[in-house]
Amino acid sequence: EGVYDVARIEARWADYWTTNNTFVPTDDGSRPRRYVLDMFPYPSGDLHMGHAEAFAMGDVVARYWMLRGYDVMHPIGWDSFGLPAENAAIKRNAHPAEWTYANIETQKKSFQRYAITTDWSRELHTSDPEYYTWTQWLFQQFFRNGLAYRKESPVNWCPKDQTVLANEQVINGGECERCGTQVTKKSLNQWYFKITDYADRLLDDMGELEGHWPERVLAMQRNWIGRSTGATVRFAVEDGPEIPVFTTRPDTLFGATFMVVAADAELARELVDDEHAAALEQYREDLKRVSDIERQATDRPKTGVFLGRYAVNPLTGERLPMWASDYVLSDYGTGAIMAVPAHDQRDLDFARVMDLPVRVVVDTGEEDPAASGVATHGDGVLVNSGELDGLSKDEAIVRAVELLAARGTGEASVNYRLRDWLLSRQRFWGTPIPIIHCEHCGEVPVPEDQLPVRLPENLRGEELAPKGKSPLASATEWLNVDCPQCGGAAQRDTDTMDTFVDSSWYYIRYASAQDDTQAFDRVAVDRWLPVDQYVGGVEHAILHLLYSRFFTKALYDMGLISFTEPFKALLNQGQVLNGGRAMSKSLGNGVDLGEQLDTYGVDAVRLTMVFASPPEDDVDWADVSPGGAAKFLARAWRLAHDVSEAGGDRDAAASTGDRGLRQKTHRTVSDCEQLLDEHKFNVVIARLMELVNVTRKTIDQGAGPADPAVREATEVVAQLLSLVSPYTAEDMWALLGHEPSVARSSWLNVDPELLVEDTVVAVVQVKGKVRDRLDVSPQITAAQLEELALASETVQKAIGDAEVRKVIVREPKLVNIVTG
Ligand code: ANZ
Ligand code: ZN
Repeated sequence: EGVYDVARIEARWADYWTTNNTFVPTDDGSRPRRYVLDMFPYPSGDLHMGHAEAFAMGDVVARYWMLRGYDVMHPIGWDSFGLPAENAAIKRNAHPAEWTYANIETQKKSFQRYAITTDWSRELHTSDPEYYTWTQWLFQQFFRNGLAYRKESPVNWCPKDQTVLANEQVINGGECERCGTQVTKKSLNQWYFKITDYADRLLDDMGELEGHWPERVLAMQRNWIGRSTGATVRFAVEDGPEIPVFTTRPDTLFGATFMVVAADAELARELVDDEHAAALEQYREDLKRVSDIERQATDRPKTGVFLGRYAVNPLTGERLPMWASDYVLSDYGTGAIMAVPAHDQRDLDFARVMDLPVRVVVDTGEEDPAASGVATHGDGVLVNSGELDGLSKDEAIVRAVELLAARGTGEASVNYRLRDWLLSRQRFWGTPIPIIHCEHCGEVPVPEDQLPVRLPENLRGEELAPKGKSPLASATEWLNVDCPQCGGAAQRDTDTMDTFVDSSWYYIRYASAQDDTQAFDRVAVDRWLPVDQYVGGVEHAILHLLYSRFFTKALYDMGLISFTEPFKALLNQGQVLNGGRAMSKSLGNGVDLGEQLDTYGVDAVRLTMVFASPPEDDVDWADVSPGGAAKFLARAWRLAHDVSEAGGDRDAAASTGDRGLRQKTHRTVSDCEQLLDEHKFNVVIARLMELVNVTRKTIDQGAGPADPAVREATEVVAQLLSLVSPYTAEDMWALLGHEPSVARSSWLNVDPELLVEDTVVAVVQVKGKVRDRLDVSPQITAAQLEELALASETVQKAIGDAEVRKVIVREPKLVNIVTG
């Protein structure tokens, strides 16, 4: 007692909050609700500095809204399926659950110490059967609504390890990460979600998010969805099938001089004549060793195979030779293009290698592409284009589509870069796909009353490793079942779901996390959702956020929820660096969160995180001073201590207090309201530090700690401090004689009268005679006052031609100008 003792304070209040359910929303409708959510953690090891930053930011929002009188839900859970647990289990000959749940326990303790305002009764883990039952149930709803389907698709395959590899596991331009063998492609029957059905809505609804999500995230999503408008044009092929192509430039149709088909598409095989078939097969074989990213690289030398066949330009009747090449992708557009080398760089590069003609059809005034090797893209006048001649590019696009439509050989169309979501994983530690495959009945959903399909518990270590097929395929007892429809012998689906499926709906589950009769309780969901403020890293800018938006829209369409966007506002916190670099084992610049907390205390670490920079910016731990933060906390706490010792009259009318301090307090609160709404948390801390200093000065300059204005200021200090340093703030609140928690206290009602700035009159003398009177702020500096005085016209007149020898300033009330 009497001293600021971090250990004592931390121990006392951690208990208090748990015992009193301080952060459990009352959920009784007595107050308006707000839902604050941090992206849930993956349980690898203990919490690290990155968690400490992200959760500190989310907690400022949650605590501020609590203080403003909202009923706040701020839940937490764990994204606990995934590869690291599986790899650890394989290495230790254990089950992934052991590693996973041990880590969750460790992280949970750290979270509790870190004093996040969490309602622990809503805690969830995606790897619990209580959770994945409903992930499976939701999958079945998608399946029944035609939004989940299976198709053959190529996967990365290591022939030596006999295993499927994720894109990130293919390194050095095509080698297996584990053994260095050349990776090939293999065809597998896999599950997809039909996210492409939602491409337009995912784009268009972004309008609602504008201004509430970081512009950078919206741009990344737009780019990922990649909507292109143009036309589909159908080309007849001599002795072959009709070939549709997608083009964004139907205006250049007269400049098409050849056609290119994706070499790996079946279409190439259908089209090739006997003479060129062997060359095509060889080319396709080589292509298996090239990643999609390399294929699309603009500087990649162009290669290809002539197919021995010709297409016919629907507008001109011209014969166009057909080629197969890797620069055309089989899964974009129609997998075939009309090549316009004068106006498309990749087509031009190909034409130059294969010696094909280049015909300019849009005169842009630039050098001839055939000579320069540079395709022209700009606007200009159509030439060599029959009835399109003389039109501008935009006019010609419209006219060309009309001509195609009139002939029945094409129409306007839209194309997306977005692909359906491949959700099958040939891995163990994930949600099993709740489908049974029957020879007679096909894909049969596991009946709802038999959910969950549990993961088998008997597999250990190496048995969990994928060996050409999913590890679940070797659990024969689990695998073989009776068909729920015909009763015949059938088998379970052996794939598990991408963990992004788990995280696409967890924010809905929180509303009724303990309900074991349904995925979510509609009434509770309607009360709490959508999320008012989501907080997390920019690394999730695309997939997690896009998938969650897709899930929300699909569930809305199924009539299961009543909102179409899950996250009203998004805040991306920065990273914590050390010495200007991301922390990493190889650089040896890691900072251990636990050690920081032990050395400086939780409050000082949190304060440092928030004060270091605006939340979106990175924090460089080499540049900050948690020791300084600890000293500041002690200073703030001492205010409360001194006020409580002085025993001043708590109910004394605040108006009898020091007016200057009262003005400062009310101004601070009023400014901080706006700063908090704008997420300028670091500036709030700066204002709080000022208030502490001014309060101490006021005490020292004679008002003393019993002055009611000092008490008022100190209460505000405790409240603002509670947003970042809850232990110290709570202790201050108790010292000030309040109960219960500062988190449940009421926010200061700003008195507008105290926001009006007072002025004082400054007298300006020249050679001892009063020449002007100025209305100035009582806080004016000597330099400012001198400048004002010398700028006054009557003062300048009084000085005349004389030389100013000396200016004596006694701010804020007097300036004396001595001339010679
Ligand atoms: C003729 C043309 C002329 C084109 C011209 C462009 C410029 P975005 O904007 O990305 O949608 N294309 C179509 N399908 C393709 C595929 N599967 N693989 C590679 N390229 C493909 O690009 C659409 C343009 O990319 C299309 O318009 C097509 O080339 C090419 F002066 O058609 B264009
Ligand atoms: Zn059957």
